[in-house]
This record gives sequence, structure tokens and C-alpha cells, in this order.
Amino acid sequence: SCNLKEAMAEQIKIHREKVIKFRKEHGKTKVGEATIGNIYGGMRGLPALLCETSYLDPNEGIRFRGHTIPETLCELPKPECDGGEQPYPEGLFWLLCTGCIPTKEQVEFVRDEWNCRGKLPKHIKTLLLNFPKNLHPMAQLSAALSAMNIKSQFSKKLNTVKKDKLWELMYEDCMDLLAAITSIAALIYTHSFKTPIDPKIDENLCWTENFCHNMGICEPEIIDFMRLYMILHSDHEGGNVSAHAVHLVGSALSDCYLSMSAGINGLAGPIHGLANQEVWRFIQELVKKHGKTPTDDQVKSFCQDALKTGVIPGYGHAVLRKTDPRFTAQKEFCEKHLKDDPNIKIVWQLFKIVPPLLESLGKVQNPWPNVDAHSGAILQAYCITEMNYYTVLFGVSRALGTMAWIIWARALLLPIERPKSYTTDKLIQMVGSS
Ligand code: NMX
Ligand code: MLT
Repeated sequence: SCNLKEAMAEQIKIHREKVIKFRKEHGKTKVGEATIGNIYGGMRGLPALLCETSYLDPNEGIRFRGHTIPETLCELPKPECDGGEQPYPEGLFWLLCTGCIPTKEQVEFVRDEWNCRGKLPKHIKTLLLNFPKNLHPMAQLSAALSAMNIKSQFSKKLNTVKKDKLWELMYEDCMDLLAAITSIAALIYTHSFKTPIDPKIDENLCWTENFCHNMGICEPEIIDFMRLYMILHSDHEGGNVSAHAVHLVGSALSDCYLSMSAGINGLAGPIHGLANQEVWRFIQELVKKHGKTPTDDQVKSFCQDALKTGVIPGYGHAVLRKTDPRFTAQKEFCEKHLKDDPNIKIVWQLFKIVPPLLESLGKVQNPWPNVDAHSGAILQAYCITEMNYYTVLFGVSRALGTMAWIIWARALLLPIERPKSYTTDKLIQMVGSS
């Protein structure tokens, strides 16, 4: 089918049966046990969550529904004009929702749905335009998404439909949210940093083009990079703070607007999504101290100084143990389009210098760069210079993955999430030592 909801309905029927059979046969099979280390260590590595949309391998990186990043970028439908090389995020959403690589017609279905659902409610514009311009863009995004919940059919009709139909209400809300989030983000951009532009949706343009145009950006190469950016940041399995927050809040049957707002609040943390802002701040400080072409020794001593009081942003990961393939994909894009940019060169210089430095500390599990190490310098090169805005772009992209998964979470009738907690005294008593 070319209709996403119908295509999902087919997949949901098959997958529900698979899950019921698997749970029946293996409901008591152990896949791991919590240790005291897990309990105090942020549940690192503890198998405890379900997420069907993507899986993160420590060495290989993310697979979207089984497809690696290079496979995804090669297989998804791409623009046929404007020299666009990067696939449509609409296609990635279809893939995350159905597990199948979409046809061109299926991508057009998603584009058309989002284009006709994308008009912003008046109160959202009023809300955003009344915020002080210096309110952090992530706080604006979070507030606007919460205030969108006036539109939620899921919360209005929750008690009127059978449980196994709840996903359909969630689907409608998620499609509305994804249609509107780009206009919300564009208005945050123009209100905070330029002259506010009332977001318009041109039905002949794709999701990313409308987003960029509403930000005041029309250059095809920048729009093409934005398509890549939207795909790369979309999903990173279920345990990262933003995806987990969306899932947790959604499990209380909160609607997708409130759930996504929670995810945005988590993404706004400096060691999660806000690291892309922090990386650019770091590069700026380095350039301020040592100029635009610092020597390797200057970069090294700058990093050593930074390590005395904090982390090197853009490096390390809770799961990954190799260079993030999302970093590599951005690097490859730059090798083609931006290889002479001085800031991009600094990103690559850091890539050479930081890993051995972090390794020498002897405690960092992963000394390699993550997605955030690269994006800021590219956005700067493309004249999106306002670093406080960078995590909003991450948030728009993350909505693709988390909204696909929240529909599925309701389709699989997943229960309220409520793990057990303990006090230290109780744990001491349980393990029988002092
Ligand atoms: N610079 C300095 N120290 C680091 C770094 C780094 N980039 N990464 C980890 N460490 C330290 C970490 O602070 C911890 O120190 P301590 O024991 O003194 O508390 C130690 O190494 C062990 O931490 P790990 O187990 O390697 O990392 P963990 O899983 O706890 O945290 C991150 C993962 C991503 C939070 C951490 O690597 C970090 O803070 N990185 C810098 C911020 C960043 O780039 N975040 C973005 C992640 C991607 N995203 O978009 O969300
Ligand atoms: C993400 O994309 O969410 C980050 O890489 C953090 C994570 O996976 O924990």
C-alpha cells in the first residue's frame, strides 16, 4: 500500500503475533541480571528495554530497522532534481514505521500528509512570539510541543476506543506532530535570531525544503545537508535519554506532544544532545586562544587544559566503542563539499588528537568521536551560526525515530514503565554485607 497507516496496520498484525508467541515461549528466559554496578551506574548495558525501530551495535553503530547508515543512505529514495544526493527523511520515517524501504510513491504519501497537516495553530505562534528572544531555543521547543497537545485526538478519545486501536489515534497525532515540528522550529529560529517569518507550507516541496525555506535558507546544498542531518540524528535505539524519556512518558498514556516535549528536555542536557552546541563553543574557544590554524601541540595542550575541569564534548559514548558512523557520514559529506573550510579542518585535527588523549586517561570507555563532534562546524560553514539553535535541529530529527516508536509502543500495548528502585540500606541488607 502507498498509505502509511495501512502499511503499518499490516505490519502490526504480523508483529503482534510474533511478540505474543515469543513472550509465551520465552517470558521466563533470562537475558541478563542486574548488578549493584548497574543500579548505581545509570543501568549501563542492562538489557531492560524494547525498541523495534533501531538497534545500536557498539562497534558497527546504528542500524535503522536492520539497515546500517551507508545502506540506508544508499537505499532510500532521493530527490531527482536540484542535484540532491541525500535521501528524503520522509522515506526514513516510512522505514522506521514499517521496516520496509519505501518506494518513491510511498515517500510522496508521507510528504503530502505532512504538507497538508503542517499548519501551526494560532496559539503556538502567539506563544513563541511572546517568549523573550533569549529564552533557550530548546526551552521554546519543549514549551511549544507541550502546548500542541490541545490538538491530541489520542488524549481526547483515549477512553472511547478499544485498546488495540489506540495506536491509530497515536498515529494521527504523531503525523500531525511531525508535520508541525519543522514550522515550530523554523519560527523559533527566525524569532530568536532573525525577523520572525510566518511559516508557510508549499505543497510542492518536501519536509526539509519547507523547513529550510521557513528558516530563510534556500541553497540546495544546505537543504541537501539538512536531509542528511535529519536522517542521521533520527534514532539511536531506545536507551538514550531523549528516546527513553519519550517512551517513559508515553507509557503513562500521555499523548505524543507531552512525550516528545519530555524527550526534548532530556536532549537539552549538555552531555546528551546539547553537546553539539558545546562542541562549537569548544572550537570557538580554541580558535580564540590559538587562531584559525592551531598547531597539533596547541590543540593538544588546549584539550589537556579542558580535561582538568570537564569533558571534551563530542567524544565518548555510553554504548559505542568505535567512531560513530554518523560522524563518518558527516565527514564524508564534508570531504566532498567543505574540505577547505578551516573549522572543518579543526574538527578533523581534533579527531586525530583527542582519542589518544582520552585513552591515556585510562577510564574513558570510548575515546572516539560521536555525532556531535562534527555537526556544528558544518552548520557554521552553511551560515547557520547560532549555536544555541543546534540542538533544536537534533530534536526535530529525533522526533522521527521517537514518534515511529511511540506508535509501535501503543500498537504492542506496552504497559506503564515502572522499574523497581532500592535504597542503599536495602541493597546492603539484600546482598548481606555492610
Ligand atoms: N571527555 C572527558 N572525560 C570523559 C569523556 C570525554 N569526552 N567521556 C567519558 N569521560 C569520562 C567520564 O566523565 C567518566 O569519568 P568519571 O569516572 O570521572 O566520572 C569516565 O570517563 C567513564 O565514562 P564512560 O563510561 O566512558 O562514559 P559514560 O557512558 O558514563 O558517558 C558520555 C557517555 C557520552 C555522557 C560521555 O562520554 C561524555 O560526557 N562525553 C562528552 C559529551 C558528549 O559528547 N555527549 C554527546 C553524546 C552523544 N549525544 O548526542 O548524546
Ligand atoms: C543519541 O543519539 O541519542 C546519542 O548518541 C546518545 C546515546 O545513544 O546514548
